[in-house]
Amino acid sequence: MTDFVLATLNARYAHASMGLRCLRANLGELRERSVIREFVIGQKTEEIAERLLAEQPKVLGLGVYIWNVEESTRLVGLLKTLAPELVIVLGGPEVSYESTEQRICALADYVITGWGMSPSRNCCSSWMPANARRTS
Ligand code: B12
Repeated sequence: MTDFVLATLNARYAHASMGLRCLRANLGELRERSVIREFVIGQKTEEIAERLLAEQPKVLGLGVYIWNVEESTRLVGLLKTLAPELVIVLGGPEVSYESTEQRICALADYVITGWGMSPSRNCCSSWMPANARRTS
């Protein structure tokens, strides 16, 4: 069991996520309560959801990029059905611009635009990030 899971769907196994590593490295005292979980596009959404929920996190931070936005949208929808109490925070380039029009943003709890380092720490510690937009 862990409090914060930072996850993303990479395009390939070889393309590890620098974004998640930067976020975790900057979580300060919360780092030990967090883990990174990486998946690849093409994996079954149900399998990803099952693996994430098995960690019983309080907060899921999901990195959204152009190559994973479709599958991430399905994943967030499924997670919100299975575990509505899970707080889902989105970040990454694909939700940093024109995020109001994106379905995934409407499904998630928070969207943090731009470089996510200190906002995500605030988000994890207070659950109410000052510069995150509440989406629902
Ligand atoms: C290195 C790189 C690659 C590498 C490896 C990428 C990888 N790891 O998968 C290679 C060369 C393989 C590549 C390929 C492609 N790339 Co590329 N790439 C980059 C580049 C130059 C740096 C990425 C990086 O590591 N940045 C540093 C990290 C720390 O930044 P970050 O990932 O954005 O994460 C930060 C924030 O986004 C945010 N954040 C991220 N996730 C989360 C999650 C949460 C919860 C929160 C709060 C915040 C948050 O906080 C992080 C830390 O500040 C960026 C441009 C750029 N300057 O960022 C383009 C970029 C990511 N690539 C892009 C694209 C389009 C592609 C391709 C699709 C191009 C193509 N047509 O083939 C391909 C396919 C992607 C793939 N993975 O296979 C776009 C993505 C656009 C989008 N809307 O998602 C970018 C942004 C370039 C651009 N401006 O268009 N790419």
